[in-house]
Amino acid sequence: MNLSLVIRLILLFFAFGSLSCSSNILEDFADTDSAEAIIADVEEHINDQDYDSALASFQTLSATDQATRDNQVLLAKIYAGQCGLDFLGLSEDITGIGSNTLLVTLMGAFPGATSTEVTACINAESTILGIDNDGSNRTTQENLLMAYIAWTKMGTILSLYADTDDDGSTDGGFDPCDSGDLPQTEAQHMATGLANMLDGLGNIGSSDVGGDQLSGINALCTLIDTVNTNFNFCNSKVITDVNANQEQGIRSIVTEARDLGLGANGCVDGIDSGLPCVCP
Ligand SMILES: [Ca+2]
Repeated sequence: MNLSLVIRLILLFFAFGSLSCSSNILEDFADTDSAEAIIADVEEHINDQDYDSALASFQTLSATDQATRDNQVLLAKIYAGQCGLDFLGLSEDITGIGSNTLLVTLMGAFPGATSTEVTACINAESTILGIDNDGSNRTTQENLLMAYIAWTKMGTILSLYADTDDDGSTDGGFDPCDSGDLPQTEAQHMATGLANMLDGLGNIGSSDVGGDQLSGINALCTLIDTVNTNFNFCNSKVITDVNANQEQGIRSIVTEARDLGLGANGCVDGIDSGLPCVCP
């Protein structure tokens, strides 16, 4: 990802909402209980990175107002913030990926991640899916947000389970094939994270925005088909769609070392090299 691309991503992101500097924004509204006043309050909390207060304020909206498309995007941003998504920081991490794989980079981007943060990412992702589960029916901003949420979800999961000492390297004993090391639900969420990242980046209306990551994972989805087409999870956007074969596929992708994964369990090559890079 080159610098101009990152700048474009940043500009897109800040087009999401206002960057208010008012310290007492409710005074701008005659009726402080109005939806407009509440939204302004929510956005102020988001700007302050106080996502718990943003969520509490959001939940004072009527059910009807909470359900509007714009406000569901706002809700997804709140959950993403609770999960630890820092758009600028993550953009820098992905820009500086160097010779690391994407999953190693994402794992190292969220040291000390907690299960609470993972849950917030899952909520953020499901909120965008609730707007529309098909990226081609979503806006560019919604899809860009989805891609960043998916990256954050995968990073927090890997940090929580595969890098417990927070040194940015995969823990020596971590075996992605073992459901004791990477629980089934989290493995499924790794699969849906990749699928939703693909769907998001693939539908943001510009061939070169996120193009490096998009083309790399598309190539990997093609490679999975050559290894075992039943492994292919790349269209499974919710965990109930991730069957046992696809779970084996994502566990293998997390294991492999060459294209995307952590290089765990003694694997130093791609999934086309067989054991130990393909989970049994
Ligand atoms: Ca470690």
